[in-house]
Amino acid sequence: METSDKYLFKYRGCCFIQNMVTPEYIDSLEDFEIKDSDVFLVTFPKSGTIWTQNILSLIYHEGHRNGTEDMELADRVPWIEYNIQNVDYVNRPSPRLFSSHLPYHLMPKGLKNGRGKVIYVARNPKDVLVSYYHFSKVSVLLEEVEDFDAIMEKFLAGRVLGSLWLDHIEGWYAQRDNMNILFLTYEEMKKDLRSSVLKVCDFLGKRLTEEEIDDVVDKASFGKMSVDRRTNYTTMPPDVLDFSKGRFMRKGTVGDWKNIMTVAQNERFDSVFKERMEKLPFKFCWDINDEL
Ligand code: PPS
Repeated sequence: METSDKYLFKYRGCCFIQNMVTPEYIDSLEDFEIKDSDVFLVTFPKSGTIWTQNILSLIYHEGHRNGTEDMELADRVPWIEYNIQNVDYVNRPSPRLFSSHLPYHLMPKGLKNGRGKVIYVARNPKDVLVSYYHFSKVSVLLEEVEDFDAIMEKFLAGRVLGSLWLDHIEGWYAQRDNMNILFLTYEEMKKDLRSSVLKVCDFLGKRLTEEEIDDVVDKASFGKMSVDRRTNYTTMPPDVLDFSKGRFMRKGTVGDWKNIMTVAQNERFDSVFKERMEKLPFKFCWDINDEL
């Protein structure tokens, strides 16, 4: 273990939540056997994970679309690195859907060798930071940092869950030719959810009717997800999420960073991130009114 505090520990360059996973389990994932039908949703924390988990569940499960099944998303698209309930991941029925915040280098070898499919969802890092800042108040498992300057410095140094945003996205993007991977941005989903859902279906080889697509788009809207207990995390016990401090489904928009970051904080952020960000091929928009 490289470093550790009350909330996070760092192992092989990546920060994990204390007591939810062990270094031995992380190591074991490299040999987790991948099937061609496996689908991994990969995100840096606060980038649209629950949104895309919900979309995947809706695409794959008619019973979710038509409301006849009521399964928790954590059971439909569980976290590969946080198998707290000790579920038998190996023998899950195919196609197995998984979520992960892991950096590329800790992923199963089979995935790196081109088996399975990966959907990587990225979000502009200022909104990620602001979402993380608010979430750290709600999450009992994360350190609550009241001072935005202080949490921004942690974020810029990679001392947050998921580690350094730039390393995460660069690490995955560098492997784009070696694996089956679809990159999506939170911003494009926000601007045109239907097109994003169609892109995902196309990538996964799933043929849905127009009506079924309408259902997916409708049930994946921020408004519907905010009141759905499967997606708003309100079923979580108070020793995990403290809803007296805020909501998980908070604002769900693009550009909220402008409401909290000062000019000086924005300049400081850019001075650390801008150079590497300019080399990324992603089109993030920084305001809900900006064109993509
Ligand atoms: S986590 O804790 O890493 O799993 O969080 P994650 O799900 O990646 O990100 C949470 C943010 O995603 C927003 N969200 C949505 N935005 C728009 N539309 C929909 N349907 C949607 N679902 C979730 C959620 O509100 C969090 O962002 P913020 O900015 O905090 O509102």
